[in-house]
Amino acid sequence: MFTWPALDRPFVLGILNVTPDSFSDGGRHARVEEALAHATRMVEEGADGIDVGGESTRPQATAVAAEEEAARVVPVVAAVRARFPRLVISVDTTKSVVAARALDAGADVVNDVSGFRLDPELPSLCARRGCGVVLMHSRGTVADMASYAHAAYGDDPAADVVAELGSALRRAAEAGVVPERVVVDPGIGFAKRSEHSLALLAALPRLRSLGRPVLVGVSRKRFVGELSGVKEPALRVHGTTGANVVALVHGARLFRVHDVRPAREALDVAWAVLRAGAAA
Ligand code: HH2
Repeated sequence: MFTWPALDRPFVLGILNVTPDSFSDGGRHARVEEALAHATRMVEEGADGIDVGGESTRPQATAVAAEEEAARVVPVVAAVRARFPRLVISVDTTKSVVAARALDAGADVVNDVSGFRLDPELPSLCARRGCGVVLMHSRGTVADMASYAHAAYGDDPAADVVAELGSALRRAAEAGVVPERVVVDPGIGFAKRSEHSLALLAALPRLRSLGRPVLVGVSRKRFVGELSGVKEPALRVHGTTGANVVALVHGARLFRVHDVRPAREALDVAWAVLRAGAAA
């Protein structure tokens, strides 16, 4: 049974993508070795957890069959677990088949970017296994989420997101997932234009009405590129830091990032300042 660590400082979740384009093409074994080296680097830089994902959710990404996704993710989860017995490991998947095998291999948390919308078996699996759960807001399927950005958000996108995350929490509760195991995520960039992502970050305190800790994933995302003028995603680190720090001030406690060291340092300093203000 999993319990989230006390969120008495920002929780940094390092991103470990194991899609074919994220590592050199040296075969499965070489990819596992590379993924483990990357995970090790992120832990050394201060990650509290590692989020392993085998399916890209970028706009227009093609859906990956469960078998292929599991074949990418499971050996990496097992290798990271063997090296780091106590590290929080999450698996970024919408599929119960993949989640089950990743949990068997040592994952603690299921990070579902569909907020329990796409696979009806996933909530009961999570309830049975007692794993942690990230319920992220999105609309549509992994392949067509981007097109939903133009669909109906009213004047107040945050109200829609809070209502839809509320539905996700109800799906979890009905399946028997213990509320304390769940964190919620506004799904920055998912079925959202940049203006929606910005509005959501500004309105983040309202997500706290859901009563669960808030995780945000702003790392290298399109709105950061647009606002900073940095086209190359890997170079969007400073814009990412800015967004993470504001999210912290607005109540987020978990941060999914590619660049662990800058996030760790910035969030720890910002957190210390916030705490000093609270104590004054
Ligand atoms: N963003 C991506 C994937 N998974 N999970 C959560 N909980 N929150 C997020 O914001 C989130 C997520 C974005 O995925 P992708 O565009 O494939 O890129 P990367 O995984 O490199 O961030």
